[in-house]
Amino acid sequence: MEETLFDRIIARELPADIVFENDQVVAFRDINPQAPVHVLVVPRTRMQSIAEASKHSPEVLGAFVQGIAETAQTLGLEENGYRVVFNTGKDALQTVPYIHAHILGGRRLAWPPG
Ligand code: DGP
Repeated sequence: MEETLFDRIIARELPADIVFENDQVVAFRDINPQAPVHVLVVPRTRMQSIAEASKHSPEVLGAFVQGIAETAQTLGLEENGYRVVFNTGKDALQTVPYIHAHILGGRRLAWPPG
């Protein structure tokens, strides 16, 4: 897999507004926010998309999910709620081939998404 933008953010080779990190994940604000709070959470273990999740251990995947929840808590989103989105592949308009969870919150979100 070729190096992506998010590999470079994790390696601190590119700047990003990091809001949470631990041994397993890094979370940073999206450069093109679609809600008052829009953060991307990436696991330090590289995978292209959620379609590859079955190749990874429950420990890695569980830590990723915990990292998403801890990021949302850090951002103060627990009380009013938030949405977690994984764009996967071309029909979903995934543009960066490194798995990332979008956390969207800070306003009432519409459903269904477009
Ligand atoms: P997706 O369409 O799911 O692949 O979303 C990729 C997101 O990444 C998109 O919402 C914009 C964001 N993004 C793209 N380039 C950068 C960047 O250089 N820095 C940050 N913080 N976000 C970026």
